[in-house]
Amino acid sequence: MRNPILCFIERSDLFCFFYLEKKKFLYGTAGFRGEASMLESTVFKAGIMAALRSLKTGLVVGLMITASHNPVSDNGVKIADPSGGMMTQDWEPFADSLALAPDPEHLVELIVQFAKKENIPFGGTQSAEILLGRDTRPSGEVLLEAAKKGIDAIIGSVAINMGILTTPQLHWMVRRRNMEMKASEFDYFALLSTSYRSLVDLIPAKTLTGTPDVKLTVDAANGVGGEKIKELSKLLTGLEIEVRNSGKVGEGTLNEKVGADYVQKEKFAPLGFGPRDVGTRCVSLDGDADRLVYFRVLPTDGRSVDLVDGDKILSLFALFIKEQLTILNKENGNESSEFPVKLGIVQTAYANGASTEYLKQLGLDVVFTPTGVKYLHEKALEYDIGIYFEANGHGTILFSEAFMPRLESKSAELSSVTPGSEQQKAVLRLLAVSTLINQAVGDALSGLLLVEAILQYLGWSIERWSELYRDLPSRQLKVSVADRNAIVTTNAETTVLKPSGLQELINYETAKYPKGRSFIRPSGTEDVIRVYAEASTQEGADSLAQAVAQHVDCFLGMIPPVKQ
Ligand code: G16
Repeated sequence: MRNPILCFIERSDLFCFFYLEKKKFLYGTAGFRGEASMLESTVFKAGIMAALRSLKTGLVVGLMITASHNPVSDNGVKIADPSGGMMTQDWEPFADSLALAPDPEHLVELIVQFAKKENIPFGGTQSAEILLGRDTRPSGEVLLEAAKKGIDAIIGSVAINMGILTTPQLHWMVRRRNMEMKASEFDYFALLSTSYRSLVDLIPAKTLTGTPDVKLTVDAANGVGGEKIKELSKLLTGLEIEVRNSGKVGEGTLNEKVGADYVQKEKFAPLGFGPRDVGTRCVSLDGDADRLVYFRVLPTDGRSVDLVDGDKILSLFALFIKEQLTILNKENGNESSEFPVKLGIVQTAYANGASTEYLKQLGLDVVFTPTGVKYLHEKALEYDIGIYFEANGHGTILFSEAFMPRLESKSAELSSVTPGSEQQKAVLRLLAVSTLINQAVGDALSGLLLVEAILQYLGWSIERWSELYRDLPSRQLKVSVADRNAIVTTNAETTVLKPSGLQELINYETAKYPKGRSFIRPSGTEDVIRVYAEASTQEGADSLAQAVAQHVDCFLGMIPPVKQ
């Protein structure tokens, strides 16, 4: 019998994908992720999900094939909601149930039941449109075809292949399509470069004497960001970008001892960087260019780096935005609150304690969520301007829908009443930030341009920026366990609920170290438990992390902990 919702009932695809299924995955921190050769069937199901999401909302949805910072042998799939953000968390249990469906009959039953519960319209005028993107992983092409088949299986769905993109580009395109704005890759590059130019043109003449070096060296993790940043840099003036680890044949392997994840965790220069880079401002992207961390190679050994991580990027952004709001609220040199703005900062437990202290000293409202940009993004939306960053370099600045018209009308008012005033320039700077920085998701390319514009505005070198505060020494380890879901946490992942007794041991170890802090959490992108420790000395942080990792291992481990 033909099912009114599904085309595939009459076709062999569904059975074929189930036949191929070697492992079942769960929708984790950033979608389904794992060894690429095991993923075809899961990606096919993600295609079905994306089509249903588009039918339900009547809007364009995105589907990205990427495993971001994971090794090249892995891949993954995530769905972008019509807003351009991550797929609503309400649908994650459905994603998991599809992924776990034991056979084709159950899968069809699940879809039919869910469609009924969610009132998903089929067969009428409503059609689904899904933008597909993939990074440069060799397995991407096959998985993209699997996603297309999943989309084709739902009546009234159309898949549009946008080609090889960074993850943030696809999210940006989805958002713009739903806002009925120009959304091609060219439009993306054009908007970023013109917004960057507007910000740089608004730099007061006095700071230009202290302008930082125009040269920036980029480590593109041998991922998709390499070619994209080369394209973007053709439209930029006043910034000399050299790209290394760009992904060209012979340059190295994706994410192998290169990229933001490696530099942030190891605090070593990526391959291709060394003593010749001492004195230069360097930045590392991750494999799909949704994260960035800055660094400078230290002269001591030409290999260690002074890391300027997501926390410091966040601090720089917060400082700049706060300064513009202060200028805006200054009347004839005096403080006023004529234009009140709710500014909020969102971090996770991985944020270095020194960064949180610094942000609080600036008088900012700092809140915490569990790891995963989907949580941080949602929290940041509660503010007029919400700035969120994970220490690993994933973050952005959100300008709320309600706030943008206020900012625009303030700009119009000032341009007619006090054109050329400092207040008007501050508003123009905020408007330029709102178009430069990706409103859908963290984006290494737009984040990098904002950092560069702010450093020029402040007349700061990377050393000056790094001195904002001194990081507390920290260490991250990962422990391979039989079942990472055996760990259950609460309080934004800072307290272990299960297995019972483990949190008490973490507390006991932590108490031995001045400024000690430690937590554990199951990774949502790898089969491991992550361990984080902080203390007043590096030796203290290292030994606290080791002690906690050993307790995790005793409770549920398989293999000794490794540095991550
Ligand atoms: C993804 C998420 C990030 C998260 C990271 C690590 O990043 O988008 O929010 O911090 O995974 O997650 P976990 O510690 O759970 O493995 P990406 O850049 O890999 O997509």
